[in-house]
Amino acid sequence: MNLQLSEEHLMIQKAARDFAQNELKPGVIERDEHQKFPAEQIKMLGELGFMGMMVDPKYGGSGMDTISYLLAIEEISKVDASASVVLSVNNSLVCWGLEHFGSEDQKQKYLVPLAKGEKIGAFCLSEPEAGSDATSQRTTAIDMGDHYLLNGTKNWITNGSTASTYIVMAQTDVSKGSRGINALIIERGMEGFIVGAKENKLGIRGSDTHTLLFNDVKVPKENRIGDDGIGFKFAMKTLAGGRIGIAAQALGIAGGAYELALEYSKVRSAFGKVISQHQAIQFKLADMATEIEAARLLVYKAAWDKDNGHDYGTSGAMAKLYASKVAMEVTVEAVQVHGGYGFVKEYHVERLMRDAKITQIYEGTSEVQKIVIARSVLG
Ligand code: COS
Repeated sequence: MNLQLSEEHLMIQKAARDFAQNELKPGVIERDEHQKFPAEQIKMLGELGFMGMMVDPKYGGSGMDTISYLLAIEEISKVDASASVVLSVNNSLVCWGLEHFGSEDQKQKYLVPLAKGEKIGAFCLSEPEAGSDATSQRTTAIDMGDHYLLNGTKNWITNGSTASTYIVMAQTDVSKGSRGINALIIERGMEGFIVGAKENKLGIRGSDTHTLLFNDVKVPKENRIGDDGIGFKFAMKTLAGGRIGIAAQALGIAGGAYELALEYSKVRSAFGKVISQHQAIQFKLADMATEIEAARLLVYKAAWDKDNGHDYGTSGAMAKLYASKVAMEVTVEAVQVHGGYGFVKEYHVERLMRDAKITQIYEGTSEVQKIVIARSVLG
């Protein structure tokens, strides 16, 4: 495994970093305060090729590797995790799922505009009573011959009201359990599809999280992804890659808070010297730097597994479990280094601390990652 980033990786990293500093940072506090979706910035990121980074250029994507994608997510998350989750869901759940499991017609119709950033996608698995216990889908897709009749509710859906294309998991044959679940492509505007209430969240407040309601939505058979009954496996395989994206988001949130704490420690004085000269602060910075480096190696290892055709379910789960823990710890310490200033919005670290928490919850809680890892180590 080569730990050296290529020239191309460094260029992508710099492009994402510049974009985050120039386009995302200026309004990030206000968007967080007012729960405002970064619509303009997401459009620009689409035009720059960040919405379908790993998709084959023949389907409108940028044809890059997983490391490139993670570097972009990491840099954007240092500044605005509400923007990076839009990228993460679109790239690694919706585009990846369609490219690897969709039919040629589905790719032309749905993947191309998503990869070009002309449209936004959403991935709909969670339900009021099926979060971690994802096989217990209550949303039903009854086979009516030429179409499915979709009924049910999905919860906490990222890009809920901004998406145009939704991949919805639903139970077709309850007697078959997880093998009776299908993944269906739903378009915004289909009759009976209602975007419900927006969530008022602790963190990633600029991202647009909604309940979705499906009342007798007629979904054409050609909108089913893959063979009948593969919906749960589709969701699990897709989430395995998504989790690496969220691990990179956590890494970015931690890195952003650390960089702010480091800078602040060099300009703030107390007891007659800058606080970076106090060992209490030096030890915090040393711990933060070490934890971030360890998380980074786990994240890159998972990406390397994915890019080299190895199984990445376990390494991705390890990366997400560890990086999200580091994100929480580092952001809490970054607030502490800032003292009273850390507790107010203008210094950014309190937002990063609030944003960090979701990385331990979505795309599989830390407990779910431990289930995945334990199953792997126990065989
Ligand atoms: N890849 C392919 N198939 C997988 C898989 C994976 N990563 N994980 C599970 N499966 C398959 C299993 O092989 C099994 O198939 P068979 O019946 O053909 O053997 C089927 O899916 C059911 O799996 P399992 O019995 O392991 O399901 P469990 O109910 O025990 O659930 C966990 C397993 C908890 C790991 C799963 O439900 C999960 O990941 N939950 C969290 C979901 C999540 O991330 N939610 C967030 C939503 S997106 S914000």
